[in-house]
Amino acid sequence: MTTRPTIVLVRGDITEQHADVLVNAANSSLLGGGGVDGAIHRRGGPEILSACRDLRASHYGKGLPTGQAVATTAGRLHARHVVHTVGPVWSPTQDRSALLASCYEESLRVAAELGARTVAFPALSTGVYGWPLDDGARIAVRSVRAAARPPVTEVRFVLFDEEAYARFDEALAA
Ligand code: AR6
Repeated sequence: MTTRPTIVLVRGDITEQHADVLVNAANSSLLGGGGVDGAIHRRGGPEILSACRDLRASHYGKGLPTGQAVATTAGRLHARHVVHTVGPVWSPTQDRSALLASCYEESLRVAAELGARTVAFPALSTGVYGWPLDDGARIAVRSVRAAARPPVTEVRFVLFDEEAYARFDEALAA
């Protein structure tokens, strides 16, 4: 049986983390935005945007679809790669949780393909995209728990504030 990765919770800014892969809460343009995306491009430097532009000019002419993931350089960040994924926008009328789960699963798949051992995630979709934190945390923990992706041994959720940390802590305990 393949060992499942250890899940670790950290309170902080994902751009200050050291890990093989940092996951970006991107949008499908891959060309930057606010929140995690803005911080990653700001601190990671122009190399990341340049790699994203190359992706738009090649495989992802129409952008990266929601629920998928793609890797670039991590520029000046303390990581080997950034994996960009596009979370779904929260909808009160439509269940998009499979797409949110797919973001975690696909990001881990791409990270494992790159040989990553440590992967840091933000709480995807729970900022600008409006997903309720408690549900976002449950989906995140469930998706990662279900995925055994060697050589990934550690999945770290990097939570920006006390509230997000508390919701992930509850989801982990459940
Ligand atoms: N480190 C860790 N977590 C953070 C950081 C940070 N530096 N900054 C914010 N958060 P968001 P989304 C938390 O909005 O909801 C962008 O414009 C934040 O408190 O970054 O997936 C993209 O270009 C929240 O809990 O991502 C897209 O258009 C979580 O990270 C759109 O936002 C995610 O917030 C994506 O929206």
